[in-house]
Amino acid sequence: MPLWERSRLVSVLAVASLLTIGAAAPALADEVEQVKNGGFDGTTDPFWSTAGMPMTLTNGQACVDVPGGTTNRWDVAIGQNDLPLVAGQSYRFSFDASGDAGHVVRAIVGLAVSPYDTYFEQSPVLGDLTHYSSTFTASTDTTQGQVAFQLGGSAEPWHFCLDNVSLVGGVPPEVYVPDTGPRVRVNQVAYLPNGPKIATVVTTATTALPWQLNDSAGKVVARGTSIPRGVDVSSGQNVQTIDFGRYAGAGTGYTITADGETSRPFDIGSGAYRTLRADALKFYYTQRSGIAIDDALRPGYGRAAGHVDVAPNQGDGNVPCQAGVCDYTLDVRGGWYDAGDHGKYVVNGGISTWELLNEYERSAAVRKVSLNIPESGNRVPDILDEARWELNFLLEMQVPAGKPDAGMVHHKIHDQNWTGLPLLPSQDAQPRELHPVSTAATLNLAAVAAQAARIYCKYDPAFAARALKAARTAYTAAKANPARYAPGSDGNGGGAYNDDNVTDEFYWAAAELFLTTGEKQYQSDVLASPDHTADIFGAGAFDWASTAAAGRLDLALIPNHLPGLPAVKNSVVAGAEKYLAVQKAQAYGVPYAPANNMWDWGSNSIILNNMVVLAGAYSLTGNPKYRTAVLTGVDYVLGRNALNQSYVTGYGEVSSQNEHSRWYAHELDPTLPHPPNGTLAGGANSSIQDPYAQSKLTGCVAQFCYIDDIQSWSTNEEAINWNAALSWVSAFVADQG
Ligand SMILES: [Ca+2]
Ligand SMILES: [Ca+2]
Ligand SMILES: [Ca+2]
Repeated sequence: MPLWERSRLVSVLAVASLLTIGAAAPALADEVEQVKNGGFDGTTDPFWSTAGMPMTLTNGQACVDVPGGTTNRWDVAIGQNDLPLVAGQSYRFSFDASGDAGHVVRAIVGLAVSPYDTYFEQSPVLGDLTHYSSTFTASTDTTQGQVAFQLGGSAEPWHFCLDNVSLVGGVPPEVYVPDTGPRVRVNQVAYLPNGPKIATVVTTATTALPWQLNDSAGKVVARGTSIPRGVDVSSGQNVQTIDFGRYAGAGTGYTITADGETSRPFDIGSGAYRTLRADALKFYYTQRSGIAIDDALRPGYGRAAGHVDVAPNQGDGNVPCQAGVCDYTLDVRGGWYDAGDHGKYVVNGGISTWELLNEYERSAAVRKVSLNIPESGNRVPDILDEARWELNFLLEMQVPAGKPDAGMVHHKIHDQNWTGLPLLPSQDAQPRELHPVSTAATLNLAAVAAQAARIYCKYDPAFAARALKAARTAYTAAKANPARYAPGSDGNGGGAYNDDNVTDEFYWAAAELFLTTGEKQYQSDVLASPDHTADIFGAGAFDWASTAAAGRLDLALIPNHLPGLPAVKNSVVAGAEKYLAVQKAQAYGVPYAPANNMWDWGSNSIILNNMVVLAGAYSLTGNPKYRTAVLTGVDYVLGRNALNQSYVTGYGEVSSQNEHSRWYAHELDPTLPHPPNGTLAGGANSSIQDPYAQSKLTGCVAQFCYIDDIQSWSTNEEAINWNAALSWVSAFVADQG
């Protein structure tokens, strides 16, 4: 995911760059070739190949018969070691390759020794001899670099030839210019017939421009003039806005034309949001660990169960702690994979589950939505069946009675070492480890298990009772251990998800326990929490590490008798007013404006979660300005933005397709799928922590700090907490249509 990767010290998998096929660029005077004998002149030295796959010289090329029956790309390879790399320097990596049609070579520049970081990779599909060339910027200094051509993963044997391998330093860096299409930016999915309709036009014009709305037949159905807005800080663009909200028609294939440019097409209608509401939730089924994904339920996404103790998995059925941490093992099968990796993290699972359960509590219509999951038709709303898949896992992470720290919750379970991409969950061979308990994880369980108790009692009283007991036990254990913080780094196989402020988690857990039980002990803790009266609605309302707003929203919106309730409700409205003011100031209608224009990791989910606060204010007051604010904010995520693309896969004329994931890795392996429709990309991230984004986006302005490439884990990952925000907001929008 996501935010945890902030603490990732090295990129696991690094960089890839634009693959270009064509003639090599001419060498400049200061360019230096790093590869020795890349043309294979009379010998294959000093290249190496893996055991059992000797290279032969054929027509001046190095050729191999690649054995079949291997699993991972890196199981068989050719390469050359001891290459120096200089951080910050740009390199051109090029080679000629041929192979039996349809086979893939993963060509990398990386570290020849543990931890085998990959600095650059590309995975072309082979055929006749073709020249491949691309540039990247090295992120690390090393004298132990390598180029390698990984050939594994094929069931069948095949033939591969290689020539003219070159890694040239000192090349000019590539200038990346995103293709942003027409300058008129719209919500590419749909505007509601009874909602606001605003577009943004990027233009040098500073005076109002005429615009027209055309229907699918090309007929002009509305006209007007735009409103100059000056330079938009979040994009650096001079823009104007177009308000066509008075148009009352509905249909498909509308376009807006202004300043000589015509927008991408869009609908006016509500049907797309009912589909999106379901797809955003259906995302979770294919994130499930511990169960085979049924291809009949998700055509194209069927796969073997991951981490169920079937080799090469080491399983989640009997997982030990990291050395010295505990003397027992736990059965922690199930749950959702957190993001593009195979880890399972309680704090991120907590906020994700909370948001889905909150969606259930706040939207009656979502309870009837069929997700076509194994539990469909069991008389329990599918959204609850899906959330329970994660709840069961969260409950499993609690330390059993009789053990040290009983009642506390392990922070996370993941691989001992990072794995590469692509890798199906069932093919992960890494040992799995439980990490120490933390107060934050314990309070996450307390909060969502308490929330679950009041929701599931109607469907499964025994489960509800079990959840409430676990929540009470966890809360008591957290109070006895109030400062057990997860370290910023304790291993190399997953994200840290460290959080040294758990005042907010205490507040959230007390709130959920109070809402479920009405008990005075929890009421007292709510009222005594500094977060109960603090202004908790910052640039971003809530995320996995900042959970006070989850408690505040529920106290304001779930029926209860807390003393001083009017002030709680007013605080939510006051928070919404802040996001409303931010949105009004922005020509792209985004209710998000972080300090110094530094957009955070997972900005799309932050924007959506701010809209959850706006939607809360609408529920509390009935004032339509908050509803309008949510419907306008959705436009940004679905295409009315600087990059002119939707961040939801499958929604909009141009949408994110290559979110970072080990199993939706179509970009690296054509036999694997893209992420399913309804997957939210993390989105613009000013800090571009991954080397691929750095190689393309250095110097980017906020909205432009995004690239739809599987290598860009800091701008383009998928994650359970991010999709929860999309799911919640899409249900709200569907309810408005
Ligand atoms: Ca040659
Ligand atoms: Ca069901
Ligand atoms: Ca916190």
